[in-house]
Amino acid sequence: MVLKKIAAIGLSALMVATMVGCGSTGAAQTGAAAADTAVESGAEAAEAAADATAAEAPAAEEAAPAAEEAAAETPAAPAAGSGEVIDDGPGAGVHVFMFKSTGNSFGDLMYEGFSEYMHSIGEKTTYQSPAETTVAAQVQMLDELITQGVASITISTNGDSGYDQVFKKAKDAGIPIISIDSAASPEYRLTHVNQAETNDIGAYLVQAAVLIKLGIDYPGDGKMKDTLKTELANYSGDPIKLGVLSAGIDTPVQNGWIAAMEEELKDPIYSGKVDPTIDKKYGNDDLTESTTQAQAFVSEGKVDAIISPTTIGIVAAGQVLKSANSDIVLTGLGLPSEMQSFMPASSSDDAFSFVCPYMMLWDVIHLGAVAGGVQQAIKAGTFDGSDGSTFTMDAFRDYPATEYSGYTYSDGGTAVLAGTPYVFYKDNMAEWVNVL
Ligand code: RAM
Repeated sequence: MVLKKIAAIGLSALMVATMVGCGSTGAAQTGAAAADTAVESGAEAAEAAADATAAEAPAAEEAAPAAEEAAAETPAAPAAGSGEVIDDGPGAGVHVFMFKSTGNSFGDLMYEGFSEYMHSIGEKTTYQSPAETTVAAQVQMLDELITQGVASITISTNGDSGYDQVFKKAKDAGIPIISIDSAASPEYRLTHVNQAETNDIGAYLVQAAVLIKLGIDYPGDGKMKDTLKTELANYSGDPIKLGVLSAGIDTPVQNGWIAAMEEELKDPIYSGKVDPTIDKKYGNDDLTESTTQAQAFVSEGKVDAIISPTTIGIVAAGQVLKSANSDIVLTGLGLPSEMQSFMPASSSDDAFSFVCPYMMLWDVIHLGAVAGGVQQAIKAGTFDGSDGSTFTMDAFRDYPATEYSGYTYSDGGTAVLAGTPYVFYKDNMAEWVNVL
C-alpha cells in the first residue's frame, strides 16, 4: 500500500514535469476554435498540478527516485491495477464503468482511478465489460444494467453506431451516459472524457515514427517537429511508408487519431520524404488477431514503421517484429509494464537495438478518475456537459482540486480534456514499468 502510494505520487509529478505537449507544438497545432478551449482547460489543469508540485519544490525530484526505489523493491509485483480496486457488483444505484472488452490493462487502470475517486466521495461502482470487443456485446450488457436501475454509465465504445436504442432506454430511465477513451454518440452522451488532444496524439505519433525510422533518439519535450524538419530536409532516401495497426475498424477513438495522422502527413515537410497514405490493419484489440495483422505487415514488407495506437496492438507488434528480427520499427500508445521486452530501459541502452525506441501514453488512472469527477458533478446537478459549463473535481492522489470545462468536440458533442500525451523512452522507462 505504501509503495503503491509512493509510486502514484511519482506518476503525476513526473508527468507534469515532462509532458510532451507542454504548451509547445501542442497549442500551435490545434486549429479549430473549439480545440482552443480544450488546450486552455488542459493547460489550466497542468498548471494547477504544476503549481502544486512547485509549492513543495523538491517534490518532483524526490518522486523520481522514490518511484525507482519502488520499482526496484517490487520486482514481482503486478505492474498495474495492483491497488485495492473495489467492485460493488451491478445493481440499483451503482455507477457502471464499461470498457470495450475484458482483458485489457488500459481499461483496468481507468477503472482503478474511477472506482477510487467515486468511493472517496461515497459512491458505489462496478466494472462491466464484455468478453468480445463488439458493439452487440456491449449493448446486451447495457440493456441488463439499465433494467437494474444503475446510477450512471461511463463507457468506452466499440463503434460509432448501434447503441441508439439502448442509449435511449437509459435516457428515458434518467440514467446519465458519458463516454471515455472512445466516444459515444453526442445525441445520448452528456459529455466525453477525452484523454488528450486528438490532433496532438496523431501528429506526435507520426513524428515519432518517422524520427525512429531515421534513427533519431527522442529529442526531448516539444522538440520532435523541429528535429524532424531538419532531419527530413537532409533525407534523400525512398519515401518512408507508415503502417497503422489499430483496434476495431469502427472504433471512434483510434479512427480520430488516424485522421489526425493523415492530417499531419499533409504538412509540406513530409512531401516526397514520407508517403502521404497510411497502410492500415485492424487487430480488434485482440492479441491473436493483432499478432496475425502484425505478421502480415512483416510478410508484405511494404511499410518501414508501424504505429500502433492501442496498448494491445503495440504489444503484439513488438513481439512479432522482435521474433522476426524485422527492420520495421515500432511506436504507438503502450503501457510501460507491457512493453518492457521491446523497449530500452536505461540511458546507456542503444534505443535502436529495441523494436520500439520510444512511445506515448498519458496518466490512465487519472483519466478514469476524471470520469468519476464528471459523474459526481452530473449527479450534484452542477454540470450538464454543455460547452462552457464547468465543474471542480476534488483532489485525487497528488492532483489538486481542478476545474474542468466542457468544450465542443470534433464530433459535434462536447468533451472534457483530462490530460496530455507523455513520451516513454530510455531515460524514463525504468521509473514507469511498475507504475503504469
Ligand atoms: C487500448 C484501447 C484504447 C486506447 C489505448 C491506448 O487499450 O484500444 O482505446 O486508447 O489502447
